[in-house]
Amino acid sequence: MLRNQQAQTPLQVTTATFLGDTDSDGLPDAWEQNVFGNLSHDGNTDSDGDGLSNLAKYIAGTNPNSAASHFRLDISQTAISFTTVKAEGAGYEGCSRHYGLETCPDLVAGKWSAVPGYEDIVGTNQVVTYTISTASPQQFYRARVRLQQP
Ligand SMILES: [Ca+2]
Ligand SMILES: [Ca+2]
Repeated sequence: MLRNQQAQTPLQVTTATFLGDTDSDGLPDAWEQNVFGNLSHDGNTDSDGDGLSNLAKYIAGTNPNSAASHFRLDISQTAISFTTVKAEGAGYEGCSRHYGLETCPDLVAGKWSAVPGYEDIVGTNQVVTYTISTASPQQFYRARVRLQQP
């Protein structure tokens, strides 16, 4: 059941405690001030109404004020690619952002496994491309994004 839920939810977010979170809302104050200009938005709120919480946007490094700004995979018949976002700027001091690509042959069974060589990619604003073997059977893909704190 958990695996099935994970398959339905492309971006996994767990609550975390951040340094410099004086209002204890699950978001670093420096990031809140930078993106919102105040501390009135908390981590669980979806300020732009795109289905992703502000915490998810903080982790992914995307704009919590824009529903058009979100982490995504570009998938074609022959390749999967995505653009990483380096962890830098207000609220990211000492942090690094890590990406992992996972694959699954059957969403019902939900047995996800890491794509070899794509388990832990540090985001430096690069484009990551995985070439799909034409010989492989049908597969599903997803990516994970996590923020490594100092
Ligand atoms: Ca805060
Ligand atoms: Ca949102």
